[in-house]
Amino acid sequence: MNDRQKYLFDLQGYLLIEDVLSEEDCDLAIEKIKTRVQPMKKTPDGYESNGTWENAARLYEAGEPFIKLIDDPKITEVLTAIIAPALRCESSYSFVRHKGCPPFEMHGGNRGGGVNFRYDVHNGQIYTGLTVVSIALQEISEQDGGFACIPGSHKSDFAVPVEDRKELFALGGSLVRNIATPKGAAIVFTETLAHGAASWQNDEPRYGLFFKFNDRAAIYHAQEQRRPSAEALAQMTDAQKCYFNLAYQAFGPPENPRNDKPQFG
Ligand SMILES: O=C(O)CCC(=O)C(=O)O
Repeated sequence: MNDRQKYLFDLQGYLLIEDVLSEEDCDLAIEKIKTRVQPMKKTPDGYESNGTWENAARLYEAGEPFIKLIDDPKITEVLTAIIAPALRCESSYSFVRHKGCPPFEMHGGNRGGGVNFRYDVHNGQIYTGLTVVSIALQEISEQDGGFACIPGSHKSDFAVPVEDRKELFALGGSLVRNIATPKGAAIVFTETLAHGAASWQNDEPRYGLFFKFNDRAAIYHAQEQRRPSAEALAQMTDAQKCYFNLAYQAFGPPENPRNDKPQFG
């Protein structure tokens, strides 16, 4: 992670990394997502989706480019500098959102102190928890309604007051910015940041692709139902398989005391 990236991530709570995937990889990912989508009855906020939200899971089984995104060096050099030297990949999925879909309401927005939602800097070292890598598989403008956030909110020590939440966390409100993203870029953001997504406005659906990373010694999402299948693990290197190990840092079993050998697959 270079000094410019460190400055921008600390300032904003997110970082744009360009040219993570090629045009061809983006198009291939969209084709594979299209064959795997399932309709979602409700959005994560409980809105009726009315056919405007779909979800695609078990993407590793579809091979590349999903598998190489587990440990793409452009991403891991940032994540290992802000989370921990050894990482876990907690979940990965695509949300496909169609024009006029309900918003993904703003959430997060204060550092709170819990292991998954921390944000601190000591002696030039950033310490954050659960971190999202959102890959833009298509060109996204500010008007489209992609990723939105309140830059800098990851450093807030206070949660937004309940009575002010509607106004201050309003998508399209004065604090919230929509982030334009070039095709093939990644937005890396800490879950501690206040973030969400406005209603999608482009005729072409948004093929959002998300990976969530944590310290290999920490855990947020229940893992059993998210662990890659044997078919998916068979396509990974040993280093990639380690991203799906159980959460511990040391004193593991004799064959894997420091959690740096694959446990599954
Ligand atoms: O659609 C988006 O970019 C927002 C994603 C989001 O809010 C999340 O992953 O928690």
